[in-house]
Amino acid sequence: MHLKSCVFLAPLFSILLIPFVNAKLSIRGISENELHLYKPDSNGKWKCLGSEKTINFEQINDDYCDCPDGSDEPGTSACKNGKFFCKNDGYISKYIPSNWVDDTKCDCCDGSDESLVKCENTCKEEAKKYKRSLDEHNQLVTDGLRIRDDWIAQSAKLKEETLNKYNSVTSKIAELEKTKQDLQNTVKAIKLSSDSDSRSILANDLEEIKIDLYNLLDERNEYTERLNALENLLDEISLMYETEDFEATIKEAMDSWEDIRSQNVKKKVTSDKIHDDLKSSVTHLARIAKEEVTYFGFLKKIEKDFMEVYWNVKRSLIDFGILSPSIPATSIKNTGGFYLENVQSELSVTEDELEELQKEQVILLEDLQEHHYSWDNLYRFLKGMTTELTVGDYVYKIVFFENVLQNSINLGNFVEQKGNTLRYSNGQSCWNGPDRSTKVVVECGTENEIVSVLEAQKCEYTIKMKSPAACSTSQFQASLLENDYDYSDEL
Ligand code: MAN
Repeated sequence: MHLKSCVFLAPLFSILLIPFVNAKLSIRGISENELHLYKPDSNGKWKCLGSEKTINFEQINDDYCDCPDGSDEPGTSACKNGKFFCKNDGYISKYIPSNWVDDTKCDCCDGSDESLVKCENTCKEEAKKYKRSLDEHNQLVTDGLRIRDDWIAQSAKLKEETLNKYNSVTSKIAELEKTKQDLQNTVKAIKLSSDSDSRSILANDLEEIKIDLYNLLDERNEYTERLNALENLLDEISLMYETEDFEATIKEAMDSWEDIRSQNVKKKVTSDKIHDDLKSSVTHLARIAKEEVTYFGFLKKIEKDFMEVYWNVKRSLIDFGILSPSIPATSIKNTGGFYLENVQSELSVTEDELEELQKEQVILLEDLQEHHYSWDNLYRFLKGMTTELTVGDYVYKIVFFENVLQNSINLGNFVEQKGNTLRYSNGQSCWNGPDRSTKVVVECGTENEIVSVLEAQKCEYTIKMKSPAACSTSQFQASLLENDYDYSDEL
């Protein structure tokens, strides 16, 4: 062919090609990505997308529904089950049911679904709204997560406190068990020592004191005799005073006095020795009474007899001027006599304290070992936290991990937490119905807040609430806008 004729034919070719290229480039209601599915075969036929039915390619969008799946009429409202693609440039592309096409209602923000009425292109506005709500949502998740992290930290602190308490209770228990063992051993020793050496030590001491006291009494008698002799002597002298024999009487009295005096010297030595012996015996006795006898609980057993003897001895020693009345002999009674009793009462106090601590230890251990579902790391902080909402005559109150109340009616006790749903059951029984139960659905929020209460079935409640507890990083949403315009200046 001549070049000239080619130049002549060129416009004709382009006229013939245009409809075909256009058909390829755009079919109403079809996205560019799906255009490849809309191609005629070599015979100009086309197979429906969801069935084996074949139609002529020209039957696509001819306003008559040929394919059972509606795939031949994406750009008309002829099929009930077709879908129309809104490109929505600047916003988010979407599909609408194809029977909304040309119904005079603008469903796509770019207005592409309507050819009979003019639709404003609102895609930019929609994108702005979308971006604003997306930012608000992501900000809410950020804020909620920050609070949640704080709650987690506080829960960890509470757990650490429980752990420290458990450790301190455990070591206190170990200490008390040792104390208890020691006290039990002491009690045993005290009970076994009834006839121990202490008794004989004390008995020996008492025997010595007895001998010394008898000696002292003898000495006292001798002093009395000597005093009587002296008194007699003086009486005789006074009787003979005016008589002739006075001189002879004096002489006789002086002789008698010589006798008495010689005895006196001997007695004085004895008395000093007895005095010293008694003093050291009493000191020894006091020491035993305080340190040894008290330890073995001996005084407790012989208390009655001993104390009587003791007081008699002490009184005599004071009477004789050997013991000073200021020596605190009562210290024996105050510190020693009741030693066994003291140890036993100390043991019982220790046992009581131990029992209390062991109970506390079990509770603390249970608490530490308990697994609190997927909110384990929040549990300690959340437990017992309440949220209320008044709806009509009722105040609904959720107590995390405990129960739900409707005024004073129990709507269920906490049973389980799965994901962001808490279940409470076995609440107050319902007249002609089941025991009350409640499902609490929690969504991310910056504070605990009941959003709605629904009693869909009698006595079965669904409460929606917001809480930072339900926030998670997976809730962040990425923008679906192809070009994530920054509209912040315009907002
Ligand atoms: C109370 C409330 C209601 C419930 C009825 C059932 O009025 O607990 O929510 O439906 O009892 O008798």
